[in-house]
Amino acid sequence: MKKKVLGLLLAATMSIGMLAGCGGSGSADTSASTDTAATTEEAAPAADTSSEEAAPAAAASGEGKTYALVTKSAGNAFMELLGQGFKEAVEASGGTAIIKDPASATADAQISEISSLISQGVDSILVAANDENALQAVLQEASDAGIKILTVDSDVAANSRAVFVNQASTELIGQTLLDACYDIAGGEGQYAILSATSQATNQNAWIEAMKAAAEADSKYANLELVEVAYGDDEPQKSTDQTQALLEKYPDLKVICAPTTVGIAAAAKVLQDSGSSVKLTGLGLPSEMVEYIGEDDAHSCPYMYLWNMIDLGNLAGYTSVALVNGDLTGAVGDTYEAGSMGTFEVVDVNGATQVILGNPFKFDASNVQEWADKGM
Ligand code: RAM
Repeated sequence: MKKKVLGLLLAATMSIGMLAGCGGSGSADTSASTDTAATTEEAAPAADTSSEEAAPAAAASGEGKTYALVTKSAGNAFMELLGQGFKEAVEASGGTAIIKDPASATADAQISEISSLISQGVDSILVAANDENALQAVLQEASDAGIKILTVDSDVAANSRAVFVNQASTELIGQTLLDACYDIAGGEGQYAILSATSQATNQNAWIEAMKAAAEADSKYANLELVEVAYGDDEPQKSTDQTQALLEKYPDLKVICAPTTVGIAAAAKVLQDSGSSVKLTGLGLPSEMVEYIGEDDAHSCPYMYLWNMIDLGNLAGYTSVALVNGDLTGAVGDTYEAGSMGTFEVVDVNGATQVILGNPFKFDASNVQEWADKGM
């Protein structure tokens, strides 16, 4: 793959661990808590300084332009970090960032935010989509008005946007989560998934990837997925759904929550009740630090995520490149993402993507450090 990550910072960000081998068939950082610990020390400063370093080079490219981000919903710390990284990159490029947080994680709530951005005449709209297809008409309207459209975190149908800024390969996230369930369950027994909304493009794609990986290898034959429950990225609903799973499946061994909102809610339920059911999934260190540990006192042995500030940065620089014409979204296009270096558009099953890196493992050895850095 490309030489995506720039020599300079290669060693410096958490994305290091993430970017190595990115975009493809490589394995996640599933084994390396030592690697993880080693990279983390240097990672935060890089994330913090990236926009400063990028500013001189990119300073004029976004001047006079307005770049919008529509998150999945308000009150989600993951989305707030994404917004922070996005704003940093846009401002380092001389542009103005507008961030809209819909009241709920629904397509309707996003449609009304996108409509108002069309009226404002922004230059680009970046969406973390709550639905793969339901935004199509409003995105077409935006596109007809000359606004560049791209997605981050959660995609729409490929014909509705120029490019998708993906945090990590969907297949690799699915494989990584399945392997975590397999490992934590001891290779056999029941597990359940606590997802976000039933329409969320990203969670649905990760769950499909988990199922496909399970089908593809007989080693998973004794691992049984009993249910996919939906907490809608609402803390209370996620709590209720966790409790329901515990009641319904007395033999449950593991819950996998591929959502930061769901995993935090489930972690509390399991730990407070002293349940023997264990948890893994995708979580923010700052929200999970008290629940992570290998012993009985902790509900989550380990989990994964990526550097949210880096994801926001990449999405911001991608927005700027799209608006100023450095990027069309075609496969093979390359462009500069500030101090993160050169990225390239790749084809994944017929849809264009830019991939940040690999999922990154958080366990007892590094979660506190990352929580302290505000991640
Ligand atoms: C939640 C959201 C987001 C997802 C993360 C892992 O914050 O559902 O879309 O990527 O979890």
